[in-house]
Amino acid sequence: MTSANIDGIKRSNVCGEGYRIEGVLLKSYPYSTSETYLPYEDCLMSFQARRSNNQIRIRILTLDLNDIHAGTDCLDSLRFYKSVHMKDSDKLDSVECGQLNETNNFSFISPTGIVTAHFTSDGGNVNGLGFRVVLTSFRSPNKTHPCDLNDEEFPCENGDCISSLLLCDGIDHCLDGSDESTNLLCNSNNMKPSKQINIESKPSSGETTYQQWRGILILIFFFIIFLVFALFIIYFLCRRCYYLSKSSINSAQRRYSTMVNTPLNVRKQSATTTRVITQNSTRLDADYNLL
Ligand SMILES: [Ca+2]
Ligand SMILES: [Ca+2]
Repeated sequence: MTSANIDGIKRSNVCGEGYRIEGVLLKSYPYSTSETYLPYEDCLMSFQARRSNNQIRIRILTLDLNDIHAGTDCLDSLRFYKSVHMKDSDKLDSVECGQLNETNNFSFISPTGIVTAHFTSDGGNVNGLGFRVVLTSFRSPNKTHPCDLNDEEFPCENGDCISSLLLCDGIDHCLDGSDESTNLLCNSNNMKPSKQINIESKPSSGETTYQQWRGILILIFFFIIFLVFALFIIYFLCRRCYYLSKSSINSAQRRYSTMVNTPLNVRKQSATTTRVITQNSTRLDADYNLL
């Protein structure tokens, strides 16, 4: 995974880290139209609104996690909490797996200004493209505290205040598109890339070594099973061949022994029988001569 700047924070591995944000795009890694998310993910990261008294809006652009047991149990999931703890009482009401797209306009708010995202996938099926989620720090202005242009706040048309750093980056942070208005605000000269994070659980070297050794041991186990099975088959075939060969030899020996041990008078009787036939034939010939 490549590193990137998140509000000035240089990162090489986003999991397990905390960030102060104005806005950010979270993506599973890799996210493309052809590649799926990765198995064995367990990525936890926390965000806090950079400005005090701000909330954070979570908007799911795309959710595509479809490893679901019995239609309800998310084996791969994306969960959000309103604190740095993962207590059930802090869990935000969201869609944790399945499918959503931008047309669903699914969004919810962390009122504390803190969001913890937890992405997990088991080692089983990887079914889906993952997710893209926009986090936006914002506040609702009031008469005594309107959006402050001098403090780099931008007034959305719907009344919310967001950071002016989020203008013209291709992502609708206001929810009404006013921060991306190409008629009044944005043009080809001031468009800028959005701040993004790829969520990827980079396994520690210990975990990698463990997984490698586990794979090797599984291969050795199946190889031994195959070897034992092959040896058993070979042993069975050899044993069968041995008995067949031994049976053939014994049969030949019995025939030879029978022939050798046959009394001469029997063998003579056999010859006599032949002679009788010859005699009969002669007699027939003789009878023929009589006709
Ligand atoms: Ca899975
Ligand atoms: Ca924007």
